[in-house]
Amino acid sequence: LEPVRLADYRVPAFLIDTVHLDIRLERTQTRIVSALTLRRNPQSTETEALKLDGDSLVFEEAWLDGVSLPSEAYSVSPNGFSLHQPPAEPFTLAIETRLDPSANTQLMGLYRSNSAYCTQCEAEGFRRITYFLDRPDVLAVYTTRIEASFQEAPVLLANGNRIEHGTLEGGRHYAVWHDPFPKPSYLFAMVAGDLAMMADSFTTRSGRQVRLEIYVEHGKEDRCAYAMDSLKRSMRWDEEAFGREYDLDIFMIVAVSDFNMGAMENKGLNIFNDKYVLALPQTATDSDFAAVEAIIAHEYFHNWTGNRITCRDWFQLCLKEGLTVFRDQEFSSDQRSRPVKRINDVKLLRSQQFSEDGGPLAHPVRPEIYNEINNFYTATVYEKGAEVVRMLKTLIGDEAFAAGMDLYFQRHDGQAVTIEDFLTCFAEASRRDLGQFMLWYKQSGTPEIRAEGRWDEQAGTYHLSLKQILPPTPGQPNKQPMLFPIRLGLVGEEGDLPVTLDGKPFDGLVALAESERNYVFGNVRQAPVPSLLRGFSAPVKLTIALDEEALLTLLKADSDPFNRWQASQSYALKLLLRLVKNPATPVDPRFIAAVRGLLAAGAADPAFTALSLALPSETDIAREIGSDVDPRAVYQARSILRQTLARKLQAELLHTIEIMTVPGPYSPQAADAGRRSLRNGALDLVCAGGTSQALDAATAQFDNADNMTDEMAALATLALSATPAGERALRNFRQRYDDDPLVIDKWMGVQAMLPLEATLDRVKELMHDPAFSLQNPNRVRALIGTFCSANQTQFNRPDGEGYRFVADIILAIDPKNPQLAARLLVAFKTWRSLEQGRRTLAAATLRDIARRPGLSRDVADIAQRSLA
Ligand code: B3K
Ligand code: ZN
Repeated sequence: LEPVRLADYRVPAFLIDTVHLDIRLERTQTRIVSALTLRRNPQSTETEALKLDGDSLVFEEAWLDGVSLPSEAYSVSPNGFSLHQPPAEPFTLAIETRLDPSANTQLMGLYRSNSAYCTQCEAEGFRRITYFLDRPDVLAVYTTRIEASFQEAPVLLANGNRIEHGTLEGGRHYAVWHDPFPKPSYLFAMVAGDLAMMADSFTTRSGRQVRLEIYVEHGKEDRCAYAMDSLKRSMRWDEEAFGREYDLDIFMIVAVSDFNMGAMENKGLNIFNDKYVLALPQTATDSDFAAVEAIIAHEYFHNWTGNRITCRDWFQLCLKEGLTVFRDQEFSSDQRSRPVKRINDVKLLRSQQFSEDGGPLAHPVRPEIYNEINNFYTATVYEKGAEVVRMLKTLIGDEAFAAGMDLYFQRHDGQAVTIEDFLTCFAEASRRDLGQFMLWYKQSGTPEIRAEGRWDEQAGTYHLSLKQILPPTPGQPNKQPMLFPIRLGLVGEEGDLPVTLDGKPFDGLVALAESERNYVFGNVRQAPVPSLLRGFSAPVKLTIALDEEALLTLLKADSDPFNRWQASQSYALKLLLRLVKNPATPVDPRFIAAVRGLLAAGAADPAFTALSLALPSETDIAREIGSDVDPRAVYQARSILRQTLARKLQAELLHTIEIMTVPGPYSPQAADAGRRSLRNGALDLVCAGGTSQALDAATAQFDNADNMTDEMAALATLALSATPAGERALRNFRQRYDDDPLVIDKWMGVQAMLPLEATLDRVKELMHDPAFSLQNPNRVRALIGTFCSANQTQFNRPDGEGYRFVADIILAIDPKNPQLAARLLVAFKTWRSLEQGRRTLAAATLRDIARRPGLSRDVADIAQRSLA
């Protein structure tokens, strides 16, 4: 593998001002003529030939300023085109290529999904459509003419505004689209097909009318209302929260069923995995609705953070992704419950990003080297990237943060920029030196903050020492001290204590910049419990010795909801770690009493209570153990605690199920969703006790549910019970939704998750279900992806069969869709923390993959880094 390095960045030798694409669509023989106006980049000192990127292209002919080029004037291969002696003055280069959309199984470039043609160009897919300077710092104005059979593709879409259309001979027609905003090639898109459309409109705050269109397969029109509503709320929110207005006359979303990731923010023409557009109460769960809302918002917000201001190079990916995740998190917080959203985001960060950062695939938020850029669309770039923006806001304050954002939009509109450019805006707006803060982008690994406190009763002071520990990560053995915003408070039995720091009332925030620092708080008249890292103010692992009593105090009296939730989790984790060591450890009755208390008060904030009730996941426990993990022992410990809670609290849990019904018709709104989450959390827990009363409640819910959230929750609970009632529910569900692939995906996932010896065979069997296909990424992720990422005991079977099975599938998929295959392989990212037997088996499987000839760059890269 030939790595790409940030240090090697050079400005492009040529610039492209305009692109005219002429696309004549045919299923297997699509012809593309691209006419580029080019000139030398005045900022470049290079004088060499013009070299355009290509990937698997079939070349036909080239013209320079309208004259056909003789073959000695250029050299061409499927993977590149160079013009030996480019003119000194601006010139036009036109190139004709041919491609076969129906043979494109990588789902990169121009491909077919069901009956539609569509494109995916980020990161380097445009070069699979035509020869180009396929890099994000070359911004051009695009005009796209699409021609197709009217019958096959009555709908013809591309970026920007439609400026012309008409019919042609032979049943063909065409449309011309023009996008006035210069953009990099990765934001190009076109779609053609026989699609249904739902239209609406939005008036921007300056009074411009924007037409909104969502395209879906025929028959699914009724499923896009929530996506449309989310879009309008996103547009309004970006005006109010960030002062950003939409800039074209039309905004389009197309839902396709074959898509490698969630969605893509192409200018004016977002293309979505249909899973994140289609939602009806009968087919989508509350989490699905929340995901649709968040992803619609995310892609829309990219219009400013990503499209109007883009990345100079792919190392700067977090410039658009971290920032845009931060923005969509803020949007969802404003639309729903802020504390609940924060807890869910932190759960995701810990489960995905912390495990990545603690293993062989760890990399900085802004990497400095990569083999394959597709492998860097990671939790670190996205989720940790968002945390870094959040910390910046915490450190400099809301006002300076808003001023910095305004400056960023104003200064860099229309440019391709770097993290340094971004941070400079905030340094200027806050008049702060952000040099040390920059380390968050450069140093990988999850920092540890070690805290120790001591109350001096006589003096009425509390001494807090904070120490930072930065563990070594691949390529980074030693690190420099970083800057941490730490929100904290001191909590007494009745709540927060009004303490002082340096003689002034304490405002709740300290910035730790040193390896170690001591703080002395004053006016501490009673023994306090420190509540550190409130709101999870920095993406770190906090270690502090708090005993059970202290955790109970926080659970009850902390003013910070995040830390109240954290106290419930820390308490449970303590018990779980003991149970992992010794399954016979009796369960602390104070914990049971605390859960009883949570349930009793649950109605006040059901969603929050549901989160506090849920025990840390198997991966949370494994991460806490750190090394020599036995997934079986982890699972058992968790089961014991669940069974104990179910037995001791059966009456309270059944009562919660009863009172948490939701009156009236289904609404995806947070309040109703919160009640359902508590109800279903209680159902799940009480069924762990296995009593017939509990299972009957689940069966009744399964039979009577009028929405997918309740139905799915009951199905999952029943399936987990491994009883005839579970088998019956699985059979019924399969029949009910036979014609609905997205719902069958859920059914597949539920079974792939079962912590049973028989699961591997069941998964193999399900691959023969007519609804399954190795060709479709959603199907593969639902069955195989769930098995390897959400089934710790069965993927990590002690006989290594789980690894072998997943490896075989990865090798089968790789020649067709390397991105999908590489994503699955990431499931091995924590293999080094397993106990020796499994570790040996996982390593052998990884080595076997790495040795295979003809691997894609995507899979080879993950395999090699995982083993390094
Ligand atoms: N920018 C796209 C992700 C593209 C992934 C390419 N391998 C979606 C998003 O983050 O909004
Ligand atoms: Zn994004």
